[in-house]
Amino acid sequence: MLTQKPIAFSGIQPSGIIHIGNYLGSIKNWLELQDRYQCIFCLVDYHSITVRQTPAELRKNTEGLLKLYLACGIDPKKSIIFIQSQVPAHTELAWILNTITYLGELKRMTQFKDKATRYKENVNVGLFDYPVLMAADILLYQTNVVPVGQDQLQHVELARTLAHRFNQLYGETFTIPQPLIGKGAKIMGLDDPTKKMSKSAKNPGNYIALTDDVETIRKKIARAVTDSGYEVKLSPDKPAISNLLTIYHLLSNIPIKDLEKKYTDKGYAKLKKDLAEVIINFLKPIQEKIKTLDQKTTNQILAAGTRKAQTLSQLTLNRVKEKMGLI
Ligand code: ATP
Ligand code: LTN
Repeated sequence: MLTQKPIAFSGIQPSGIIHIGNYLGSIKNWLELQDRYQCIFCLVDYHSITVRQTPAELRKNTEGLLKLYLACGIDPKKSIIFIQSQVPAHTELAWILNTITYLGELKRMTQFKDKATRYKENVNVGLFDYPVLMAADILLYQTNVVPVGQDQLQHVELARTLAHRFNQLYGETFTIPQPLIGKGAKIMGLDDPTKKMSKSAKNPGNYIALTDDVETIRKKIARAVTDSGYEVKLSPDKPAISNLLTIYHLLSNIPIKDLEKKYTDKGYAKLKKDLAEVIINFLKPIQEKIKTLDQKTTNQILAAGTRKAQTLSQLTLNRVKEKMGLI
């Protein structure tokens, strides 16, 4: 079933509607890999329930995310697409990897520390164990590369550590995966440029969702926080404007230097007005494609993806169990 191509594996949580940060940090890079790699793209719903989800919303967001993968250009003829909770090998391997993961390794994870502060009322064991499930996702498919945004680097490092450790303890079993960090590595929140844009942010003004309509986009960009002064320049002391310039550059391919020149005397308002139009034009074909996708098609794509993922992951899981003496 698989070609000789190296394997790329990645996933996104259906914890909300994905935003331009997810697109630029992640999906955009996935598209470029589809010909050179056997790509496996997962909807990691078990990860998303580490933060409380409303069941109806989770269902809607999972279906919506699948459509967005397809509308953005993930091609089911080339890539395997599936939902994590439909392939039990993920949680099985996660349990096994738990037994070779140290508490100290998980306590160091910045995403855990950040989410434990944000969701004080629900610091559950799953949130703590999140990186081990992610390592299982990656290692089950003998993955060579993991295309993700900068924020996930620490988690991919843990997957590498666990693969090495398992191989040393029980003999060669796992391929050691490499992270692949894209150019749009970290897009910051529109309401707070010191924190990353996040689909589970409480304030929808934090992000531009890929499904936002024209008026919402104009409003959100108009309200985006700016820096003091008026100069349009990429600079560490101008985090808000630098973020807007970066988004503009990545969506239009116009070099930052040219954008700085274009807006020197025009100020923030004009930059924002034009940026909103750039985003609207970029999202238009994606939103139109979504409308053409019906439930029957998406169900068929999922069924085929699940079958392939089940076969592949079972091969690794069987090997792991055998090596450990599990009957
Ligand atoms: P949540 O807020 O629910 O944690 P999220 O918006 O951070 O979600 P994830 O599902 O965790 O999104 O991430 C999906 C992919 O998008 C990952 O590869 C991640 O690195 C990337 N990503 C997430 N946020 C950003 C961002 N602000 N800029 C660039 N890439 C991002
Ligand atoms: N933790 C990731 C989502 C994720 C993932 C993965 C990414 C879960 N499993 C495996 C790459 C490979 C996130 O929050 N973006």
